[in-house]
Amino acid sequence: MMKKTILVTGATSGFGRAIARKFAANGNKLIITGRRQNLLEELAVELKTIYGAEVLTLCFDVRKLAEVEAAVASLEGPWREIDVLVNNAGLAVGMNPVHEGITDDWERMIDTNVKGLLYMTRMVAPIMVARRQGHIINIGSVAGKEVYPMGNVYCGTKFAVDAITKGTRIDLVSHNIKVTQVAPGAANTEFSVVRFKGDQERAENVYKGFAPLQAEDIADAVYYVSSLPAHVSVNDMVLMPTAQASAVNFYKT
Ligand code: NDP
Ligand code: 8X3
Repeated sequence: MMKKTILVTGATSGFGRAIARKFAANGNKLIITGRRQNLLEELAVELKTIYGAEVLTLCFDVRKLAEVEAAVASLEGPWREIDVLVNNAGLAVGMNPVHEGITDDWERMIDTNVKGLLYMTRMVAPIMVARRQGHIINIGSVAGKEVYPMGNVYCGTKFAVDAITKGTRIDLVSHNIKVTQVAPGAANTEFSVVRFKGDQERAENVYKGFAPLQAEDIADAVYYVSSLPAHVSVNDMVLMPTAQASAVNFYKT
């Protein structure tokens, strides 16, 4: 397999970290990003030591356009030749009915999941267009396919990811660029700890009584969609735990 350059947002935890590991293990160059510099450094050391991977860390907040611009502008030479952009950074914050919603939570979700993904795409896609090759993989969610109680704004952001993924594909098809959405169901990462603002017990309860997806399952899926022949594109992949039938239907024992 030819060595590719992969940029993964949100690589300090969960899916992003597992995706970085998967691509590094398969001989690729990694640009890993997130806001927690110490975790980026730790992962970089791990990827270099265990897999002998070439790794670049970029510490920035995807919500800040100037930071996104500066981060992508800092890439030089072969590091600019991004083959795969994985727009993974994202979060849910809070779970309230809309009339009791916390507007700061809404802004964090909209700014990260929608605007952050757009900023990254806006900065990286021109590089792909100029090279007439590339693959953008957006991490959506079952929450972007179905709305569930108190999901209101988080679901709204993931429905936006679903629509933006489709729109991006339409705009970039003539430039030979693949655009994929990977939309997982319940997966045990830091996601619920962040959603419940550090309440570990509430977060752990989400995954009790069934086998949730693991970050490595999503990494395998992302790696798979990126490894297909040039003429084959997976446009949309919904990935659920076997015990999850829809956003709210679980078989728990
Ligand atoms: P984690 O909380 O484990 O990881 C989220 C990652 O996003 C972290 O690396 C975090 O890095 C990064 N991130 C968050 N905000 C920002 C920001 N403003 N700027 C840069 N990076 C940011 O959660 P998951 O791995 O589960 O989530 C990854 C994606 O998958 C998200 O888009 C989420 O919505 C989606 N998803 C999750 C599911 C689940 O059940 N876990 C299911 C379906 C989709 P840092 O804090 O260092 O900035
Ligand atoms: C994360 C999965 O079901 O909590 O996107 O929305 S869910």
